[in-house]
Parts: sequence; C-alpha cells; structure tokens
Amino acid sequence: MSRTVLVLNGPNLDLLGRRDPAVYGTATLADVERMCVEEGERLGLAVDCRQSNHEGRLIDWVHEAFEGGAAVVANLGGYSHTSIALMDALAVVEAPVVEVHISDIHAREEFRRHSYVSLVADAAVIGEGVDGYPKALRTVAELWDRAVGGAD
Ligand code: CA2
Repeated sequence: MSRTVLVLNGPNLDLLGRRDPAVYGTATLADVERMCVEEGERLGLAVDCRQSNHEGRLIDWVHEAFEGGAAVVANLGGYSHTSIALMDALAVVEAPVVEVHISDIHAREEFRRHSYVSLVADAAVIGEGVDGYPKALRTVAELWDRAVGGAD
C-alpha cells in the first residue's frame, strides 16, 4: 500500500527566504518542498506539499488526509498558537501527525510557547531550521513502521 504524507505549511510561510533570515533562514518554501519530496523518495513516501494563508483551506486538507489515510507533517505557523479548529481536525487523523516549527518557539515570545497542534501531534520537530521537515518525514516513516510492526 502506498503511503502518502501531506506536508502542510500555514500562514506566511510562503514568505520563507524572503524576510527574517536571522529567524527562519534563507531557504524558500520551494526549497523546503523540494527537500520534502526528495526525502519522501528516499523513504518510499508519496509527499504532497501545500501551503495556505487560510485556516479553512488548511482544515479541508487535514480532512482530506483523514479521509485518505494520509499522514500529516504540519507547520501551521501562527495558527499553531491559536486554532482550536485545526487542533480538532488533526485530532481525528489516524495516520501519524508530526508538527514542525523552523524556529524554537519555546525560546521566543511567550505567545508562541503554547501550541494547540502539540496537544494532538504524535511528535514534534522544533527549532531545527528547515532540516526539521525531512526529519519530520523520517519520524512519520518510523511511526508508521512501528504501528505496522505492532499490529503483527
Ligand atoms: O518557527 C516556525 O516555523 C513558525 O511556525 C513560523 C510562524 C510563526 O508564527 C510561528 O510562531 C513559528 C510564522 C512564519 C512567518 O514566516 C515568515 C517567514 C519568512 C519571512 C517572514 C515571515
């Protein structure tokens, strides 16, 4: 059975590499998506990358992952800190859900330290720059392998 992972990037992440390099680095979103597809090829995962600045669209994509049995790697940007609706959507995904943040949200402003996504994700990769995305995909593969192993 082919394994699909939706890599979801939320608001403002389309600006990656174009502002704030001291916090978010110089890689663009296109660079990040390429890294994810390449890591997926190494891992035997079909990687589908999407970005939106709109909460409802992100929720629809999480529902799509739920319906299709796909895993989710999610950097939901500012919505991580505010969106109970996205948390509720992610909570029903049965395949692995791994949260990513490029910066170390726990070492920044107080309002970034809480993440609703963390409450429902199976794992998180935080503060490792854009290398956190391929790492999150490796984590998805491990969680999936472990789940299959556990079912035997
Ligand atoms: O560290 C992360 O990955 C964040 O999820 C990025 C979000 C921020 O709201 C979270 O607290 C932490 C926002 C991304 C803003 O993206 C920009 C990227 C480049 C230039 C300007 C904004």
